[in-house]
Amino acid sequence: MSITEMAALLDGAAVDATAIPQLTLGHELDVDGAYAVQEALIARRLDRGERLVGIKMGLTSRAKMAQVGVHEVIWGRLTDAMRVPDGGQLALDGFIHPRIEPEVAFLLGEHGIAAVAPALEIIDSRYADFRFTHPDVVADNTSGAAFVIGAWQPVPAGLDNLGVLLEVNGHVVQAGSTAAILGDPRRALEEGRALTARYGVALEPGWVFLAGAATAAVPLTPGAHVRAVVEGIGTASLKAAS
Ligand code: OOG
Ligand code: MG
Repeated sequence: MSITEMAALLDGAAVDATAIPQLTLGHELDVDGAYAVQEALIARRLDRGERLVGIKMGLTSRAKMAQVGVHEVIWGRLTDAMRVPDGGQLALDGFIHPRIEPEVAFLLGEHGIAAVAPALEIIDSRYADFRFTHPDVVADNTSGAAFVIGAWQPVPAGLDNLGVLLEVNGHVVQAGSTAAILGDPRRALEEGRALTARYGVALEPGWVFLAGAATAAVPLTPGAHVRAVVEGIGTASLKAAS
């Protein structure tokens, strides 16, 4: 199967909310090839009128690596169509088996980080049973599906040890620290610049940058009210439609 055909398959799986078998089960696909599939996959979305608004990092914490069994830092692309307003409602019928996780977002400036916000990411692997290898998940835009950004805040002096909570219906279901994100989420940005540059992508001012979840993700179920809390920065929330 060609890069173009793999991108079409993944795009169709997302559009139809129907899982597909892992690409690597039946096809040769290395990591460079997988980033080419991801680029072609996002190009299809851009052709439909979506706009590239940022980059997301994946598997920047041990909790996340352990949850999915892939031990490599990865990156994916964010489009405007994936953004859900803070406090907004999200219909789940467009997803296969959505999970949600707490994130730290950066607003990129001309020079470095212009602002910081708490965020939520909805991930939805297009592969059956949410199982994949490193090339599979890269090709699938690192499971990216939707995201919520809380209110932007000035960059605090220290970002390397802020408490992170994920709450569902008022109960804490995951707790961690920004220290879990490569020691400091700022390191995720350095890593992101280097990794994207390898594939000819330069991070742009005005883009959103998700540093990767500090904790494992949890299933996003109908009716759930989900909130991410990042100590000293604030909250981001969404309600899953019932
Ligand atoms: C891969 C995406 C990982 C993160 O924040 O670590 C990710 C997955 O878990 O399916 O977005
Ligand atoms: Mg994430």
